[in-house]
Amino acid sequence: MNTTSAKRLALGYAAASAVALAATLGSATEVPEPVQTLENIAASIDATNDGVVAAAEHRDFTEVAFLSMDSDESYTIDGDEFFAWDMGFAHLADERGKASAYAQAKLDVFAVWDGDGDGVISSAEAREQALWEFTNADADGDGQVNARDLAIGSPTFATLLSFVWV
Ligand SMILES: [Ca+2]
Ligand SMILES: [Ca+2]
Ligand SMILES: [Ca+2]
Repeated sequence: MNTTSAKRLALGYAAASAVALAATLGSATEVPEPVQTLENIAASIDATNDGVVAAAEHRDFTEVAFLSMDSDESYTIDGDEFFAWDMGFAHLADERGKASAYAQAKLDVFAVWDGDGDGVISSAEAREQALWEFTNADADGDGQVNARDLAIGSPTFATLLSFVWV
């Protein structure tokens, strides 16, 4: 196992709570806010509005997110740029008194995306990690994922969600 694989697997600690969250997706009568946030994210990735996220949509979303994070236009994402970016989970972590745990989770996520550990996420690292996250989320291999798949199978979503889901 290489270092990158080891780091990727390290994010698996979030899986249990992500599964608990995912179990409510699409079944809860009253949609909890973290679930709604995740569903909103999936809907924003779903450019064709057909209710599923295809590999190309996931890749394009990652590219747009990368460019929007890269405020100094260096084509790399440093720690400050990464921490300034939020998908809507930060205030949920705050509300639940988990701000510091959430900050640690973001550090863990950054370390995974920075595959070579040089302190910045390159565009190649972002593409590679995004592809891996999609492939892992697409458990049945049909080339499409939904919010539930992302909550369970995307290490980044699973990790960030684990600190806003109580
Ligand atoms: Ca779609
Ligand atoms: Ca940058
Ligand atoms: Ca790097």
